[in-house]
Amino acid sequence: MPLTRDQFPPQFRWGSATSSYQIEGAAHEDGKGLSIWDTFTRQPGTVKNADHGDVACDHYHRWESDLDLMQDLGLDSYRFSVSWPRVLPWGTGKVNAKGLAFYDRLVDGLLARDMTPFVTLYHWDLPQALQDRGGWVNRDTAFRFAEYAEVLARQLGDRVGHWITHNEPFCTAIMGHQEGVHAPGIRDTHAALQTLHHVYLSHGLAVPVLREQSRTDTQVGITLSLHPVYPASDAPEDLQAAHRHDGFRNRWYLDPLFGQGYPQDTWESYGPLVPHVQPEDLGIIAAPLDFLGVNYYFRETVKHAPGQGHFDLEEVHVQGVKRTHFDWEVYPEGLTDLLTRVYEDYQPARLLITENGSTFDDSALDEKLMDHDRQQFFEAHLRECLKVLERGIPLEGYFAWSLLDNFEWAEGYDKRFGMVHVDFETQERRLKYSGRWFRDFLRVPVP
Ligand code: IFM
Repeated sequence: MPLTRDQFPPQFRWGSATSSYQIEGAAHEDGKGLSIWDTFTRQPGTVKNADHGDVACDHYHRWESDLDLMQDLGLDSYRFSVSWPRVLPWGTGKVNAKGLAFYDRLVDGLLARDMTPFVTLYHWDLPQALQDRGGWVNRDTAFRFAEYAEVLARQLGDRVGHWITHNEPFCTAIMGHQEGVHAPGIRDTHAALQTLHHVYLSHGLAVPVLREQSRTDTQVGITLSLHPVYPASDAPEDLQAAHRHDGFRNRWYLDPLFGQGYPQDTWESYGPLVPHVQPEDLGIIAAPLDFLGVNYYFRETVKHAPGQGHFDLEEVHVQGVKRTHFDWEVYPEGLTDLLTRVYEDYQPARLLITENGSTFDDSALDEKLMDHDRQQFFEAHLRECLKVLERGIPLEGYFAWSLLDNFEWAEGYDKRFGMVHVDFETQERRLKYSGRWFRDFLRVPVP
């Protein structure tokens, strides 16, 4: 059966998602301060081809035509992030009026085009000035984040009704502070767990601030990257390994937000590396959410492996399956499994898919940019969204990652996720087949 828009509820949101460092460029313009990514990308060997986000998609200058592109695609919502050091160059204190004005224009531009802004406060570009004071390992950063939230809400809160405090705290903590593959490039598990705790504290402190300073119907949420975890076999030790891995990947992030504290089994596995938690913290972190944003890309399959890491397991590279340019398994069914489980276990008031998308090697595409693999990826995942809705789960929207090819962190410009192809020499934008398919899909008149 063909997939059509009218199979979805009329109020279902259709958006695309981006983030500041990945698209804005203008790294040193109009008073912007340095972020940890400005610093990290200058360290040899951190990013493929020594790429950086100084120009990226030049969205800071091309935002109007980029909004026109979204409007032409028929999208009704746009999820973008604010660069903290563009607004507060030192992370705290004096506001950079020119930086804030950029987001003012962006929000007004969206509203003028009948698109709803979803504003993420933190998508990994911490002000370097705060990193110099210890970054997220320093508890004080959580309080600086709440100040930053207040600055944004006071300026934009009359027009912004959807706030996302953090994008993918797993990546901030684990990729940035345990694996060291993202800024600030630290390799220390305790620092990673302390980081996550402070990120969560900052979230809990910001939620009431955003609500108080914004319009009365404001909704506040957070976005997590979650992965359904499957055992490599039915053997009891693999089932237990899957449960442990789920603690590391999912429950460590979900449980505290939903008032359950850190999961006991995972806490014990970390042993002496666990974060320092002050008595009031867990209550602050569990501030009620209006929605949970879920970023879904792939599943993980694990088997028991004594002595491997903190959790005695290893990931299994499933054979004979389709994979993206990142080598991530294409597994659309995982989306339904994941959202069903999250809803059953945590009952979030609303769910949004705040990112879903794929990178495939576009280098061989001809003039018509026929990226069939990416289109099939979107379509297969949208079909799963229908299954989720049939189960009565309050899924309210889908944001495709991403509008534009952009700076893919440690991979630089090598991995392309866009529905729109970007020529990084000329900044020319061209709709790929996946974008044209999305546009045609969205054009079906809503009843
Ligand atoms: O590009 C990233 C994004 O910044 C966060 N979520 C995953 C995407 C693809 O890797």
